[in-house]
Amino acid sequence: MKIERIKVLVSRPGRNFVTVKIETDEGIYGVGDATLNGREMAVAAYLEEHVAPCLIGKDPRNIEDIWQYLYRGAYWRKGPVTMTAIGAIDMALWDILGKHAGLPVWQLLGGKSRHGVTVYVHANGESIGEVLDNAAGFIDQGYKAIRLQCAIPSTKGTYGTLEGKKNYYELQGNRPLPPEQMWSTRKYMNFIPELFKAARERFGYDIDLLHDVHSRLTPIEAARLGKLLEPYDLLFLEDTVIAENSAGYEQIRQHTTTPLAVGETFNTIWDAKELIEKQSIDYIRTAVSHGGGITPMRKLSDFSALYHVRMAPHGAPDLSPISTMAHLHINSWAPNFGIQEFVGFGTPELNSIFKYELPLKDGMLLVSDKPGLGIDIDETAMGNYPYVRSYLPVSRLEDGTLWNW
Ligand code: GCO
Ligand code: MG
Repeated sequence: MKIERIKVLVSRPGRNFVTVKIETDEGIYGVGDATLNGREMAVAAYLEEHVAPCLIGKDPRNIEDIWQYLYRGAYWRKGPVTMTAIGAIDMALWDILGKHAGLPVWQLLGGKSRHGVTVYVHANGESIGEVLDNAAGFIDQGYKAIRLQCAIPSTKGTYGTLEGKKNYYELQGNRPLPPEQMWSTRKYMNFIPELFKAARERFGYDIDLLHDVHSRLTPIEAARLGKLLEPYDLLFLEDTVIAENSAGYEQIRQHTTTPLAVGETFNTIWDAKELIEKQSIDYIRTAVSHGGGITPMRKLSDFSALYHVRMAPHGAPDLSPISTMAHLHINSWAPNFGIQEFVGFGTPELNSIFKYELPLKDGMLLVSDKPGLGIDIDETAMGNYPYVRSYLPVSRLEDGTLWNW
């Protein structure tokens, strides 16, 4: 079997997605997600100009060799653009191998370790009451784990909330320049424990609660927040401090028993190595797309299992349904799976392009039994939604200092 053609498809069904389609001389094809939020065209160009030409004529079943070829062979290793491109190719190759073998990817990985993939959903809102009402709606639908994000009073634009708009907070793919949001650590620290106190009072302790700090704190502030939240027993507190300085997490660890998660911006196992080996975190959040594909995710899972770290892949709306499906296969296999972030079943625009089934039962997603990843794309429908440049927001302190968004 030979790779005959690689298509790089960019479309914007509500937000921008980059999709790779690898076609073979046997008529089998595979798909992969190459979306890097706010930097989509850099990955598309990398794939078209620097990756696709090298792969034509290669046997797509040599997944490991192709991965090494693109990673080691490039000399310039790591980085989000490179690794997202490799990730999409790798996903598409596993998809092809599964279709060729007539087996779902979870079977190729070594079979299922569980019958369902527990997910956490996002309850957002402009007030504590609104967040909790949204969370109650999810509990009624059978979800067992919920991330709570609330607008911080008298702060303009808070990560993870609706910003007064009706649409889902990150689905608007129309930011021709980065919008600016405001951050105040003091206002945040005073408010967040109130949110979780109210949540436990209303829902009790049978439901898992989570929260994403989005890297806004210093280690000692994060340590304090972790302690303040201990009575409310979070499943994890995510991205308390920036991910690239692992010593920060070691410091937080010395002060609090609130479990910690990090890693959605990681591109390789090397980014996570120290955090994992030192057991400074509890959950690793690397995504299949930004982390270089299924091949390295399998290695990351085995490595982190040695150190009591569980897999909790990033699942925000800027990961396409192809990544969602790839995560379900990895999570169904990974012995050390923890939880999967899940943002829902997609808009009509999205579902006109990505064709897949996502059964949900008791707060768990069930993986497809179809050969490969179990997802197809409609290229014609993609043509209805052309790319429009769109950025993530940036964040500033009240005095104007640029901060982590
Ligand atoms: C999450 C993430 C996202 C990111 C987004 C950036 O935990 O879901 O933090 O909300 O902000 O994926 O592109
Ligand atoms: Mg996050």
